[in-house]
Amino acid sequence: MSPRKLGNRPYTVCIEGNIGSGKTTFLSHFKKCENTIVIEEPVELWRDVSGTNLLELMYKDPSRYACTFQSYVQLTMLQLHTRETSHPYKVMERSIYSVRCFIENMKRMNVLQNVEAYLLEKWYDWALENTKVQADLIVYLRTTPEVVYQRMRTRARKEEDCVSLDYLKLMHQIHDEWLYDRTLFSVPSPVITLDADKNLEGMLEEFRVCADKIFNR
Ligand code: TTP
Ligand code: MG
Repeated sequence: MSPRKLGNRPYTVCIEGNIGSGKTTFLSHFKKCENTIVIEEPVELWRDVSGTNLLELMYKDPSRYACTFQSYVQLTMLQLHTRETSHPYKVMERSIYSVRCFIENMKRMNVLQNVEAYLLEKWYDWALENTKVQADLIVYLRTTPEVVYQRMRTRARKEEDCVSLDYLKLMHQIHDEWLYDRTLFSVPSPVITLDADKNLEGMLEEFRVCADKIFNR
């Protein structure tokens, strides 16, 4: 495997897709790869902000907590993007880029005040202009909302009890507008789109093909 570090920073792959699309599972396959740091999404941090479960509050009372939650998510994502590493490859679950999909969703659902969305987007623009956030490749785990709804119900993360099929349909549409139709926000890197409705075995095969491309095997 030829290390693909670019200057001082690692070649960075972001795994994107709807809630329940299998990002964490897909990511876990990279743990066996040499020269690679694997960075999971910090859901545990969002569940315990100085003893407060902000993820839960966001779902329970979105009008009150969506902006607070999203501002913390952006901070934690920024911290992961800028964390120093000597590994030539870095694979992340989501990115600061896809956090915008949630902000977009909250705007469309009228959960965020205009001024709250404006403020979050200002922070986002500032962070991108003034830090070394970068993606070299996005892997889009594209799914159908009905499939991810079933997966989400099966895994039963307690905060997500109230997440409806309609919510997942809207999130799917926003991810598609961004990464598939490419009409929503700018796309920061090349994208590999995978059919992530497949079962675990099918996704393992998808991973192998994808890893061969990433590592030039
Ligand atoms: P996801 O980031 O989609 O992660 P996941 O672990 O559910 O996905 P996968 O099964 O593919 O591994 O969402 C985690 C939870 O956090 C989910 O309830 C949605 C919520 N969330 C937001 O509300 N806003 C955000 O900006 C992000 C990143 C997540
Ligand atoms: Mg996950």
